[in-house]
Amino acid sequence: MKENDRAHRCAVLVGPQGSGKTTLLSALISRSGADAPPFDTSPEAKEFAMTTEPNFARCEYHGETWNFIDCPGSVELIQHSFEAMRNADIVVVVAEPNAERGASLGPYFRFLDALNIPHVLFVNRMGESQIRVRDLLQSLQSHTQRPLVLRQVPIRDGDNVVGAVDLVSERAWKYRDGKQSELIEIPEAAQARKDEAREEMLDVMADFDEELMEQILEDKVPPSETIFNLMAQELQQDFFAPVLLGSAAHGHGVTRLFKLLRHETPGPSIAAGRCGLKATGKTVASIIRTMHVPHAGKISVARIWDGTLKDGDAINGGRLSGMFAINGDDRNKQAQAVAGDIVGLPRLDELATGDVLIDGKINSGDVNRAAPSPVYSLAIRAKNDKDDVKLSTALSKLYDEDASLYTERRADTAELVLHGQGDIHLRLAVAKLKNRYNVEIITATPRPSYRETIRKNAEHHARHKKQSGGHGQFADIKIKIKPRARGEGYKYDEVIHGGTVPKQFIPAVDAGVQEELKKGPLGFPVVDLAVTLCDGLHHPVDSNEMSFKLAGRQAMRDALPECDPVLLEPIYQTAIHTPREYTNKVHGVISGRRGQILGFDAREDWPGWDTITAMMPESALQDLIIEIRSLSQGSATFSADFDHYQELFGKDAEKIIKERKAALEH
Ligand SMILES: Nc1nc2c(ncn2[C@@H]2O[C@H](COP(=O)(O)OP(=O)(O)OP(=O)(O)O)[C@@H](O)[C@H]2O)c(=O)[nH]1
Ligand SMILES: [Mg+2]
Repeated sequence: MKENDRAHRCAVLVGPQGSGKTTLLSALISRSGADAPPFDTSPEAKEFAMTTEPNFARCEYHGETWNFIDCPGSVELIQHSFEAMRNADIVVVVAEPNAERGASLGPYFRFLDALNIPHVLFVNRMGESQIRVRDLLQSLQSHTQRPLVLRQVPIRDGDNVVGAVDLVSERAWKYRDGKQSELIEIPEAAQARKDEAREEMLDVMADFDEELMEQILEDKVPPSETIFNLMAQELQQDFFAPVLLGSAAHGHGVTRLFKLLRHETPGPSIAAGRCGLKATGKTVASIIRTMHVPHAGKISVARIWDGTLKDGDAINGGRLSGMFAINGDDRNKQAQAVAGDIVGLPRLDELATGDVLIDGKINSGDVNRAAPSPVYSLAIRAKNDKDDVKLSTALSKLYDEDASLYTERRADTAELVLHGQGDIHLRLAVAKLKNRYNVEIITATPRPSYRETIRKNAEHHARHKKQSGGHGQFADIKIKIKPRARGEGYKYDEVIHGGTVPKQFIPAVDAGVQEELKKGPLGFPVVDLAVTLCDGLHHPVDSNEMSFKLAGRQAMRDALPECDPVLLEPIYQTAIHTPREYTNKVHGVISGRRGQILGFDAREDWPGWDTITAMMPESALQDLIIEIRSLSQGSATFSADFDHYQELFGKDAEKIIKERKAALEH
């Protein structure tokens, strides 16, 4: 990985939903002189009116190659941003000029800060904004550890932003729609603000550079060239994040951004190092994304870190055939790819996202795939039973594309449950199943794993007898049933004296009892009880295992309703994470959902955030994410682990039992 190879680089665009990332990508491509291809062309992107999968694009700018990845902004699709950012040489965080929405930038900033990824903040939609940029930054600053440093100040004309002064070159630019800005004299009105902001910028840079610090103290300001170089060095080390202003839709501030990318973005060796890859003189690439494209099949998107990957190269015994550059939906064959490039590798079945290719050998890895824990679930089934096999193949392809989506077959509720990051995320998956794999899906709210137990002892006598010619069936048993404490489970023993129930039939009674416990009088699995076989009778010829098993079942079926059965609901220990300003509201939500607050504390390593722990019924977690997101600018989240079962009485219990009965009769 050659330190100075900056010819092929990758910039990743992230930011909250609708902040203008895709528009900015198109503007960047157009500014390079190329025609921007259409993006967001999938049926789902159209249906949901948003970016639903990363857009890849490639262009040449001043003789250098730029690979762009434009990520979806929906917080429910943030896994795509995490996977892309890790592999970026620079990340452009696209924000709106809205101080209230700062919290929605938090997840990106935190990721970038934690991994030391060079990044720049692009404040979009500046044209219509009257916000004071310094107020905006002050508010956004609380969401990142890196100093946000203005690199430009706006030039205003009345309520409109019509240009910007660059603080390094001290040149003023007047915006022109869709074109490169026009160089103008710095307007008188912007002078003072420019001087002040430039001083602030140099002060931050001097914090990381003694020489500059000394020069500033001696009132000697270095030439622009030196500042440019220093800025590039400091950005590469992620000491601070420069802030640019613009308007993607009008092409304002786009050249300035592109120039910053060009001059200040490090070569791919920095990102390669972050991914744990060292220079070895071999051809090294990692798989940064997997796509399953109708008609084209599986595409592994690779970033080359070192060496040259050639079409026709051997890969794990197979052969790379048909490598291409990705530009929106266009796939242009490419004979070879060099360090920094992003290319599509078609139909290599063994490859998975996170894998590293070293001289054609696959080293599997999963660094990219650590997904956030699920916060929303749907029970799904194919509308047409015949589609079951198609559905499971399709689901595994969806998972290849998106590690934050996964399915679980729940034995106790007999449901196939799709887990993910929210309602949109899962509806999108369902739409993909229909559009791409032709599987229509019926969805339902998953059933919580209810149980039931008993509160009263009982003794019961049961006899199973069938004597209709030939060998008959005979078993006679007496059992005692006792409640046990929560979590103690089921226990079976016997106190048979004198062989009234012969030894070999004792386990058969247990088996019968357990079978009956699968569905108790309320319709749910029965837990936490002890059954003792106390006495019985047998017949020397007609008794057999089956008879004793059936007697066991019958004894339980008759006895359990008399044992005062009670519904048990699953309770989860839940940690809700929220920016502190919403902590009170979150408390209200927990109480409103029958939750029991255990306490709250500052969230570990998250300045300005709280974590509230509570015991919550499983049923209350189902749409919790929707409510806490809507009160917290989309930023609050939670994780939950099963803790215990708890008795549930009254109307809530009656409703559940009634629904269960109806479902069983159905
Ligand atoms: N007025 C104005 N509108 C803009 C600007 N940039 C983008 N838009 C509009 O905002 C809407 C959303 O823009 P997108 O570029 O799709 O936003 P995005 O960030 O890619 O959205 P997601 O990928 O879904 O998160 C579109 O209608 C754009 O035309 C801007 O600078 N000014
Ligand atoms: Mg977009």
